Amino acid sequence: MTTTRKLATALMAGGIMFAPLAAMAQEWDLPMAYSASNFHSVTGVEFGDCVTTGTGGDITITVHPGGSLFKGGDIKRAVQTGQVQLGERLLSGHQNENAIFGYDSVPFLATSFDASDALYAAAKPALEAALAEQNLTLLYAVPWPAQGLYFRDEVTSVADMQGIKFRSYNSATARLAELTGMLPVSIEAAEISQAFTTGVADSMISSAATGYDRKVWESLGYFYDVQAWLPRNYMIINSDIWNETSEANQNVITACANMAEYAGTWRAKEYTGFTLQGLRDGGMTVSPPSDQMRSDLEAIGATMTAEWLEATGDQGQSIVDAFMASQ
Ligand code: PCA
Repeated sequence: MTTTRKLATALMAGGIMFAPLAAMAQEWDLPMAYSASNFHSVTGVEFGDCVTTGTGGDITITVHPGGSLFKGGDIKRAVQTGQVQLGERLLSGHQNENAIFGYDSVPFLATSFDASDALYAAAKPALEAALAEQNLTLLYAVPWPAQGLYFRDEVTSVADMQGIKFRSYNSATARLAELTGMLPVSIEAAEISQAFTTGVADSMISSAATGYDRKVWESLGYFYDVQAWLPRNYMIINSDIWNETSEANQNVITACANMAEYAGTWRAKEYTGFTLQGLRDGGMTVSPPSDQMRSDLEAIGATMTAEWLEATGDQGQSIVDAFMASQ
């Protein structure tokens, strides 16, 4: 029973008059995994404020960035089980539950913001169905900038990567490590700086944005702008909570979500150039991969694409077909 219902039941038992349920103010907690200054968090705070204002205070949203309420890996479960009402999560981190969640981390399938939007549009029905099976409703999604490879020392081919300790953030990144002969270790973004300083990891694949946020130039020297894929963060709400929300407030939330998706995507684009320059200013060498590294990685990408299609079957194939047809 929700707190609101418990309260309503208690009031009724006491024969006390009370305001209609829809008018009762609700406080919602919104956990996010990345640092408060990261553009996803800024967008999430704006979304929360929009809902608070737009519902006239019926729903007040408090954002908890930086993994302070739940760590990234725990946010989805917390929303599913109703420990919190809503939250933001990198869904590709849950590809082991449903391979569809990994659609945005297939190497070299969609490598630009426009292509990423088209792929998201193609995948959205299947993604929403997968989320619905887990009692989750999708509100909005915002891409990260394209993923590139970070190393402590210079690397010019996959052969140079053998045995390097590699920070992974989902099963696609762990698989990439395996296929390149590196040693994957799963580390949340909030713990990256420490992992590099202490030598727990010496490389990773991520956006310039995350390297910039975590000041990785203090430990690492090279960023290769491989543009492998653009994963997304997804704002999800517990479906019971969503269904109990009045239609008027649902409309406000949807409008705020649409604005957040637009503003967040715009910020991701702006942040790309800014953070690439930030890595340079921090002293890192930022360059495209060598021809050898690119062709080595493309071969690995082909293997990973085949594996994802194998895991998702007809559903995955129809996402890829719809995406290709749109290009
Ligand atoms: N940053 C996140 C996921 C993708 C990205 O660019 C991270 O490294 O955890």
